[in-house]
Amino acid sequence: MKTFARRMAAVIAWAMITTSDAGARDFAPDATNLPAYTLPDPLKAADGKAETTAEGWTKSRRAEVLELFRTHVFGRVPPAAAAAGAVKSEVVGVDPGAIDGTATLKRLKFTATHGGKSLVFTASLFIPNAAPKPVPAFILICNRGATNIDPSRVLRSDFWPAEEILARGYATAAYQVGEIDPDRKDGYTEGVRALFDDGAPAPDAWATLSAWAWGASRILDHLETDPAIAKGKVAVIGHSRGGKTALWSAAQDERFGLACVNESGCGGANLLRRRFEGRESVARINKNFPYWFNANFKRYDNREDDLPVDHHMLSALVAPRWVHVGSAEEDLWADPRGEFLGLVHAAPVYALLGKKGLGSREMPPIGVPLRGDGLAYHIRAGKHNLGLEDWRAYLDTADRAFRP
Ligand code: GTR
Repeated sequence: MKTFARRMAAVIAWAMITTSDAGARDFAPDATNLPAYTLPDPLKAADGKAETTAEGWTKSRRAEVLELFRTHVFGRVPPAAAAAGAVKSEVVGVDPGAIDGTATLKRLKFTATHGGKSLVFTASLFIPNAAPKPVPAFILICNRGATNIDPSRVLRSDFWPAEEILARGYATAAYQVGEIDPDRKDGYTEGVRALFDDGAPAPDAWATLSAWAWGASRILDHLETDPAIAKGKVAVIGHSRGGKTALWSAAQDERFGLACVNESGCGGANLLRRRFEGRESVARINKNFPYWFNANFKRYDNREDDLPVDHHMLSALVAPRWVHVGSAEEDLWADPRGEFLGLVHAAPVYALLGKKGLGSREMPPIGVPLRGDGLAYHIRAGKHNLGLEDWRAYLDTADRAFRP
């Protein structure tokens, strides 16, 4: 009873201050006159009833919010693509002495088959040799060139610092999003959506980010068959468009224990209703990347307030599992403060599920990660990128989440 009262007090305290951030300190110097906005309440169901129990959220409202994101933003995966057996995974190469004998490298091949056609995509998996098994793992959604995830390690990039991840006792897998669905306006026929769609895509059909998220789940399917990998202790990580995908992956697939959402901006962790001047708007993202989101999402160009969701609800879908959002000081296009506030406003769902959430409504200083219970945030100096400082912050959160 005491716990229930405490949770309710947290929810009520939050609800009273939720509706506008216009008066709050803004991160960017030019954002002084931000229009006020009102966020949808993640706990309020379509019939207007507010959820007051963890069970109510888990058994009913959560599914409702997930459906809203499928319908209005990311689209839904067709049943044939989600069906067991739609994808076959194979280990096509093993090197037990990779990276100077410190790791085992497994080359993975995935074959998706439908209607007599198939599509192949690949991933590389490193498992640390010395660490006691099973180990937790990170799946990197790679939206950059293949040289960033070179399994031979001749080319090394801080976008995927495999050596450091392994030294911390984690396994790590990486895949190239373009192998699943090309990151191009005219790439539809070459990707997995064309393979599984029957006829022209419906307005709520899966779009490219959903296809990439589907790929992360197929890789997780494989990791779950590997006895060296700890079940429930797999993080999904992505940067920018990959960050949007990482959050959507973890929102849908409850097997992910942590989402590391780097500089994801519009369509990721930030708040669409926050009309911060330097940001990417819904109209802009739909114009430049119409294939990332479904056709319904185009209805919200310059009409963000009409969306039945905002993206604090996307982070809330991961509760009580962990979400760590990362921003960069100079990455105003992604609206760092909007990314932070997305987590602040996800907190009532965490509170209902018995987690403290971020534990603060104040942005932490540059370079000092803020870790609460279930939610974490950092902002580092510099530009839009995923690098070592970000990875170290995410690894520390994974230690908290998976090795408390
Ligand atoms: C930008 C896009 C952003 C972000 C970024 C990236 O051009 O406007 O939404 O995703 O690309 O993926 O690096």
